[in-house]
Amino acid sequence: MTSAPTPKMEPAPAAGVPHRCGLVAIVGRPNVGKSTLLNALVGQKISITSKKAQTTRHRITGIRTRGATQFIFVDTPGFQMKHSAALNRTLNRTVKSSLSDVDVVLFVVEAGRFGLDDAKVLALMPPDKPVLLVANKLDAMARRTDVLPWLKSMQERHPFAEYVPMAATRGADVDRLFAIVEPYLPEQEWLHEEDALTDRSDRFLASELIREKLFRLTGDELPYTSTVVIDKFEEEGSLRRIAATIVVERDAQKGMIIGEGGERLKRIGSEARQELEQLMQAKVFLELWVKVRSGWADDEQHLRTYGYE
Ligand SMILES: Nc1nc2c(ncn2[C@@H]2O[C@H](COP(=O)(O)OP(=O)(O)OP(=O)(O)O)[C@@H](O)[C@H]2O)c(=O)[nH]1
Ligand SMILES: [Mg+2]
Repeated sequence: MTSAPTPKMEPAPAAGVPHRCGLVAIVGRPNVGKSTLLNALVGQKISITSKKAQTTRHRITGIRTRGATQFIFVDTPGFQMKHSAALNRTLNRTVKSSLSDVDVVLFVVEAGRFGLDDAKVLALMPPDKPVLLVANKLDAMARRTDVLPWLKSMQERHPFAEYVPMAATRGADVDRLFAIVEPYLPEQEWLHEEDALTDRSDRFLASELIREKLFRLTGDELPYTSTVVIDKFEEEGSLRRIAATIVVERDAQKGMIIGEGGERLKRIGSEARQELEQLMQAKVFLELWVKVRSGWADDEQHLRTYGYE
C-alpha cells in the first residue's frame, strides 16, 4: 500500500459536512490521456503513460481525499479491437467489468475529435450511470474556438451529464474537474485511509514503472506484447532489492532491448531505479533480465501467471 510521502495541503472538511466516497471510472480509446489524467487527479504517478497506444493493461486504482470527499479513480486500458490475441480479450474484459460497479464515468476523448474507436467505447457506457465527457488535450487544439460547435455535436451522440473541455496537464483544469465530479459521489464513509494513494502494491508499481521505461526507450519496433515480471522484491529497512525479467516473444526483440554493449537495458534499469527510489522513498537495487517466451500473449494460462486477471 503506497501512501503520500508528504502530507498534502488539502482543505480541511468543514464541521457537519457529510463524508462522500465513490468510484469514478476513466475510460476511452487508447492514447487519449486517461493515465495522465489519473496521475494528475491523484497528485502522484500511479499509472504509467507513454506516446504509444495501449500502455495501460490493468485496472489501476488511484485514491484522493479532498475535504469531506474521497475519490476512488479507476484507470482502465484503452479499449481496442485491432488484435485478437488473448491479451486483448483480457484487456477488454477489464474495461467492461470496471464499469459495472462505479458511481460515475469519465469518458475521455481528444478535444475536437471523435472517431470510430471513440464510438466503440461510447457504445459500452452503462445506460443507468452518469457519463461525463472529458474533452482532453484542449491545449493541443489548433483553434480553441472550434471546441464549442464540436461540444454541441457531441450532445447528439450521448446524453452526457457534463461537458468538460480541459487539459490533464493543467492544474486549474484538474481542480475544476474535482468540483464537477464531487456531487455525483454518494454520501457514505470513506473506504480507504485519508492519505492512501492506491490499492496496488509496491511490487506491482515496480513492474509497471519498468514497463514504462521499456515502452519509452524502445522504438515502434517493440511489440506491444512484451511484459515485465518481478522475480524478487525484498525490503530491508530503507532498501529495496528488486529483480525483474522483461519477457519478449522473439530473439531479435531480446537483442533490441539489450542494445549495443547492453546500453539500452542499462538505461531502462537506471531510469526505472531513479523513479522507484522517488516513489518508494527508499534506496533501490534493481537487477534486470530479458527472456524469450514465444506466444505468451496468446496463452490465457501465461496471462494469469503474469498477473493479468
Ligand atoms: N498536449 C497534451 N498531451 C497530453 C495530455 N494528456 C495526455 N497527453 C499525452 O498523451 C499521450 C498518451 O497519454 P496516456 O495518459 O498514456 O494515454 P492513455 O489514454 O492512458 O493511453 P492507453 O493506456 O494506451 O490507453 C502521452 O504522450 C501524454 O503525455 C494533455 O492534456 N495535453
Ligand atoms: Mg493508460
